[in-house]
Order: sequence, then C-alpha cells, then structure tokens
Amino acid sequence: MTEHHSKLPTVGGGMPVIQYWAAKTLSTRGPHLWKKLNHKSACLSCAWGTGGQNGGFANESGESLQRCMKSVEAINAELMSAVPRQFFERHALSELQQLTSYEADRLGRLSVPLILRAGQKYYERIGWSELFRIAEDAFRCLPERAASYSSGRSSNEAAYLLQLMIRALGSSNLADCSDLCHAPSTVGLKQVFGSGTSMVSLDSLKKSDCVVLVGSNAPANHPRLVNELIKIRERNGKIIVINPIKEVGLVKFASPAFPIRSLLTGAEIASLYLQPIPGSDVALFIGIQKALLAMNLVKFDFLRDHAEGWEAVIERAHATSWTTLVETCGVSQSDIEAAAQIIGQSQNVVLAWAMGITQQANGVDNVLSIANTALMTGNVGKEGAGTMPIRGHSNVQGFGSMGVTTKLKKEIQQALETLLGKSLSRVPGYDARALMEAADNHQVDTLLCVGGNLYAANPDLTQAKRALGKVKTIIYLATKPNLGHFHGLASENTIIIPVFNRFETPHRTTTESGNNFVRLNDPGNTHLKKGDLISEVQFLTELAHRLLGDRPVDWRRLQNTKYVRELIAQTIPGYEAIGEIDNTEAEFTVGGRIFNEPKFSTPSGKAQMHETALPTLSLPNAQTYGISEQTRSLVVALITGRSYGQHNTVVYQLGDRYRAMPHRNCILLNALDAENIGFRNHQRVTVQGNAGKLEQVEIIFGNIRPHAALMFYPEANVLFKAKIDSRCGTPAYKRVPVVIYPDT
Ligand SMILES: Nc1nc2c(c(=O)[nH]1)N[C@H]1C(S)=C(S)[C@@H](COP(=O)(O)OP(=O)(O)OC[C@H]3O[C@@H](n4cnc5c(=O)[nH]c(N)nc54)[C@H](O)[C@@H]3O)O[C@H]1N2
Ligand SMILES: Nc1nc2c(c(=O)[nH]1)N[C@H]1C(S)=C(S)[C@@H](COP(=O)(O)OP(=O)(O)OC[C@H]3O[C@@H](n4cnc5c(=O)[nH]c(N)nc54)[C@H](O)[C@@H]3O)O[C@H]1N2
Ligand code: SF4
Ligand SMILES: [Mo]
Repeated sequence: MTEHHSKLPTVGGGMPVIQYWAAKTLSTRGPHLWKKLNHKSACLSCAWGTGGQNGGFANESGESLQRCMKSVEAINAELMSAVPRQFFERHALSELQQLTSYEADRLGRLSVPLILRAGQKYYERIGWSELFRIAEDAFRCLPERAASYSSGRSSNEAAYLLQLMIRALGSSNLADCSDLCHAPSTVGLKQVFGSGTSMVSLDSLKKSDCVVLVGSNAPANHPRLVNELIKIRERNGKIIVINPIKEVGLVKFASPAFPIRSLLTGAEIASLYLQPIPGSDVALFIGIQKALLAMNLVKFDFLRDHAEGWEAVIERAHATSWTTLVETCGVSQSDIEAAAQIIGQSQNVVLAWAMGITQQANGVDNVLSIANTALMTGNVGKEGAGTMPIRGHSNVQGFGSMGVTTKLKKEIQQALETLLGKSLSRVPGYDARALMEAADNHQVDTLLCVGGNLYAANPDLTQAKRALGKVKTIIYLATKPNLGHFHGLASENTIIIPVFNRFETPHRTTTESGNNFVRLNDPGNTHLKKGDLISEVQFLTELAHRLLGDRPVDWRRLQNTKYVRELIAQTIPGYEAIGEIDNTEAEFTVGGRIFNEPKFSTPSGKAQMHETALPTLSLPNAQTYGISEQTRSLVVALITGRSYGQHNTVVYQLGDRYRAMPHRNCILLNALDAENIGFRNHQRVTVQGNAGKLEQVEIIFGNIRPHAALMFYPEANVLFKAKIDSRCGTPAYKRVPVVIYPDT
C-alpha cells in the first residue's frame, strides 16, 4: 500500500459496524428499532432475503443473527417522524429543489397525501375523494398513453395488482427498476437456461468450494453474502474477485456475525483479485475459457450431453489471440490462467455477479460469457454450483415474477388472458429508458410510480426532468420524500401518496429473494399515528375498481391479500404454493428455478450456448468535449455506483470511509494516472461527460486500475447520456467516458 492509500481502512465491516449498531439500537428510537428488527418480515434493504417467518434475524437456511447493519440503516430511516405538518406549506418548490438527496430523506416520513397543481409553487394537502377523482380521470386516457414505473420494495401482492390493472386497462407499459439493474441477467440466462434468475439456493451455495464474484461490492450491498464467502474460505475453498476497484471489504472482511473470529483483523476474502478494464469482462471470460482449453480442463462430455451451440463458443476461445484478450481486458495472461486453474480444479463453482456486469453496453454478452464458462466446466445443474445474479432491491425479483415486465412469459400471458377474459396488448410496452424517451416525445399522459425514484435513477437528469415535465399527471406512492418528488414534476398534477412500508402494512404480504425464496410478511402497524397513509394494495384496488368496476375480477375483494395470492397461485407458474401459504405459513422456493440436475427449462432441456463478441472499448480524446490541447486533462472510464452509506438514490451517510472518500463530490482515481497529468490528491477538478459537468470535484487516490474512475450516483447522473444494451434496455452506468480537468 502506498502513502496515497494511508487513510484507507484495510478491513471491511468490523468495529464501525458494531458501533453503528450500538448507536442506533441504544438511541431513543432503539426499542422501536428492536421491535421492527424482530418483526416477522423480510429485510427491506437487499434481496439476500434475511427475515421472514423464522424471525427477523434468520436467513433462508434458518441460521440466526443474519441481520446486517444495512438492514438497521433501512429500518431506522423508516422510523423517522413525519415531515412536520406545515413543512410543505412553508417551503416553496424552489427551496425544495435545493435539497440534496440526503436532506430530502432527512425530512422524515410522508404521512399525508399531497398535490402540486399546475402553475403552483407549493405542494398542498389533498383529500382522498379529490385525489381518486384526479387519478381516475388521468387513467381514462388512451391505454398506450398510460404507464407505470415501480421499484422493488413493495410486495408481490402490490406488484401483481399493478400489472393486472395496467394490463386490464389495455396497456403494457410496466417499466421497473430492474430495467436499470439486472435485466441483462434475466435476458441472458433465459436464453441459455430458459429461466432468468439464480439457479443456486442458499443451501446449495453452502456446498460450493469456489465462488467467482464479478462486479459486485457485496460487503456494502449484500453484506450477508460475505459471511458465506468467509465460510467457503474456512473450508479451504477459493474466492476469485473480478473488479476494476480493489474493494477493501473483498480483500478482508470482519463480520459481526463471527465476533469471536477476529473482528478486528478480519477474514481474508479474495484468494485471487483481478482488476480488469471497466466493460471488458467478456474478454476476461473468453480468456478464462481459452486457458481452460489449454489446460485440458473443459468438460466436453458435459457439453455434449447437456448443451447446444458449444462448438462455436469453443471455436471463438480458440481463435481469439492472447494478445487481443489481454489488451482488451488489461489483465495479464498469467493471472487469467491462475483464475482458470482455480475454476477448473474446484469441485463446485458458483459464478455470481452484480452491476459491474449488467450495467454495460454489452451487459447481456457479459452474462452469456459467464454462463458459457460455467457450462464449459460443468458447473451448472448440480448442487453447490451454478450461475447466480445477486439481485438488488429486496423484492425486485418478485416484481418480475408477478409479471411487472415488458417481456411477459407466454404462460403468464395466457393465464392472465383467461383470468381477464380478454387478450392482452401485444405491444411490448415501455421499459424504464423507453418510458423516458416516450415521455420526452409527448407520448405519455399518465404515470403511476409505485415506489422508487425514476427521475434520479436515470442517466441524463436534464432529460429526465424535461421528459417527466411533459407527462400530464404523475402519481408517486412513496414512504419518504426524494429528489424525484421535487424535480420529476408533471405538467398538470403531481400527487404524492404516503404508503405503509413492509413492516407496517395492515395485511399479510409476500416477497421473493434473489435466491428464489418466498417470504411471508406478517401484518404490522405504523408509528405515524396521526398520519393519513394508505396501503399500496388498497390504493391499487380502489383505483382499479373505479376504472374497471367488478369485472372480470372483483377489485375491491382483492383488498384482501389472501385473494390476491389465490390469483397468483392460479396464474404464475412456480408460485402454486402461495395459494396455501395463509394456512400453512410455509415459505417456499419458487418452482422451476433451482437446477440441481443438468436439465434446463429450454425446449430441448439442454442449455443453449451463445458466442459473445469482444467489446471495443476506446475512450474519446479530450477535444471531443471541447477541451483544448493546452489544458491538462485526463479522459477515463467512469464507474458510477453506490457509496458505502446509501441505498440507491437515497443517501444515508455523506462519506464512504472504506474508499476514504469524505463526501459525495469526490472522484476515485488511480494515483499514477493522475500524477502523470499533474493532478494531486485532494485537488478540485471539473468532471465533464456528454450531458453535463460537475465542478469542485475532489480527487481521491485509490486502488483502482488506470484510466478508470469512480463517482457516486445519483449526483453523477447529470454527467451523461448512457449507451444502452438494446437487448435489455439497461444503461451502461459502469463505463461512462468523462474528461477531467482543473477547475477554471
Ligand atoms: N446498502 C445498500 N445495499 C444495496 C443497494 C444500495 O444502494 N445500498 N442497492 C441494491 C441494488 S438495487 C442493487 S442493484 C445492488 C447493487 O450492488 P452492486 O452491484 O454491488 O453495487 P454497485 O455500487 O453498483 O457496484 C458494483 C461493483 O461493480 C464494480 N464494477 C464496475 N465496473 C465493472 C466492470 O466493468 N467489471 C467488473 N467486473 N466490475 C465492475 C464496481 O467497482 C463495484 O464494486 O445492491 C442492492 N443492495
Ligand atoms: N448512475 C447510476 N444510476 C443508477 C444505478 C447505478 O449504479 N449508477 N443503479 C440503478 C439501479 S441498479 C437501480 S435498482 C435504480 C434504483 O432506482 P429506484 O428503485 O427507482 O430508486 P430508489 O432510490 O431505490 O427509490 C427510493 C424511494 O423508494 C421509496 N420507497 C421505499 N420503500 C417503499 C415502499 O415500501 N413502497 C413505496 N411505494 N415506496 C417506497 C422511497 O420514497 C424512497 O425515496 O437506480 C439505477 N440508477
Ligand atoms: S444482507 Fe441484505 S437482506 Fe440480509 S440483513 Fe443485510 S441488507 Fe438485509
Ligand atoms: Mo438495482
């Protein structure tokens, strides 16, 4: 470690986590927090799936003490008091628009319905009858001009009702945060295995002796996954990390779940750490395949018996030269061979990935190249092995399962047509990016946002604001205020409806984890006793009833979520067991997802392998951005992602101590890269992309590969119009060309 990194901690997790727990649970909100931590419902934060009927602390294998600090952070944010009554009367929009994400969230919980009317400067309170009248009128537009966006914190029941209502109205514009997230995994894995989710259960992961962790910062975003990695190392298994940034918690992690085992020193995570060029993972995986071939570690019998299309994949690995591969990914041949050797010689390998893989212009190819590598080594269709997209929001996968998607499975489409007694719209519908483009082209009149922050989650915030400004009515269902409520404003009416969160809803709900496990969430109550909140299910059923009456389904009866679960059981393959869950309380694994035998959900039962093209990854020169040759400048591939202290667009803590980035307006740079051009550590610079710039950005030297950099979203979303992988609509948030130059 050089002096540039001297401020960096050398271990992820550890004492700061314990201190945070202590501070929060001993605070005045502490007793409340403990109650909610023990509530029988799935954790709000990530999709690892802690919580549920075994108690708030248990994971899917029933092991206790699995709640992490992120869970505490998420609950704590929900336990804030209501935004003060007169707040919105006293603060004009122009003031609200000055707030940062952190400040917006700190305002407190939303507790009364609000409206911003055309031409007005203040949000004002609105009664339910007028609110429903406006909502009803808005949805009486042409079906193709109505749309929804959703974020994966709401329940399966809300998700199912949302898509049923939108489809019953004749629209299929069901944009979802997964379009910006794991859509490439769904598209890629479906092509190969006929199923778009992880094929590995938590129990199966526990039988693995090697995990390849690609493009994931799990210590921050899926902390309890790291416990499994620690246990694999303890069993003498291997962890290969592939990430352009050396994330400290992936080098060493001190887990509070193992207090006796060296909380201060931490356990080693990575056995081998490869730092490729951002966006180059296909080249790295073809390199691994090439090395496996050379070492005679490819399982040809397995390919012949269980896969189709493998010949072309093998041929591609043969034919691509080492020079090309090494130049494209920036990792040496010997390091690639070392990775191949570990993978080829392990018994059971799980290949797991997150946003470093999916948020790329070739996200689907990235996923295909990982799946190819798994197949070539026989690491699919058996216990302890397989492909594992690490899902984001706690119920984002459930939203997809419930049919909130623009790529509806045939079986679900047919079942819904039988249920609704009419054919569904055959127009594919807008995904999140298409929705923004359509809105910008005046093609959307009404938009219902079930959670999330569509504005700040998108690239090019200038366009996002302009596009949303062309929608006539936007209805936000939300628990907390966020930037979208102050910048994503409709031309006529913007409505914010305060909703109960998962541990407050007065009825039972369910959620699905990234490991395909369905959790049953007990009813709860809210601390916002004086508020006027509504459950998402109640809002959706009431609106649907007003628009569609009692036919073909009795929408008001669906306020009883047991009835929603009956419909889910009837129409969603793999979810049959949900029809009985009210009687049995038995949480279950969705059928047809976990492959412990090499028989897949493709027509032939064999995996369908696909060749992947090498990405071309040049960076433009500074002059493209109008920077003169005389100005000292550096063009880099910017990774935009999460700090340690945020949940997506919501900022909880300003700094990121694990990367020694003290505030939000920092850029993590390679020291040699910066010094070559004469930039110093902590110097303030301008960072400019193809859509905007940020000034006064502080340079922080870190362990990141040359010509790459890291900044935090949502702030960084002002900088760029993203490239999109057209097969899935996902923006390339992880490879944004930007130029850096001294502030003028
Ligand atoms: N606490 C917390 N938990 C969360 C979230 C949160 O914001 N906060 N968000 C949730 C959601 S919705 C999601 S999607 C997940 C996100 O979880 P992650 O995917 O872990 O989050 P990111 O910050 O986007 O980081 C991705 C990682 O990919 C690496 N990377 C970037 N480019 C490349 C590349 O080209 N190749 C490779 N191999 N790696 C690359 C980055 O350096 C970074 O370490 O977390 C979920 N859980
Ligand atoms: N540059 C860049 N941009 C990105 C990413 C990136 O890595 N880089 N990541 C992308 C990814 S992976 C994702 S998933 C998206 C995230 O995009 P979104 O899911 O749209 O955004 P969030 O910030 O998670 O949404 C937070 C809001 O959800 C609301 N909320 C919380 N709980 C509930 C609930 O129970 N019900 C309801 N109705 N509302 C609730 C709160 O009001 C809160 O303010 O961002 C994407 N954008
Ligand atoms: S790992 Fe994820 S699901 Fe488990 S407690 Fe932490 S944030 Fe919640
Ligand atoms: Mo995500």
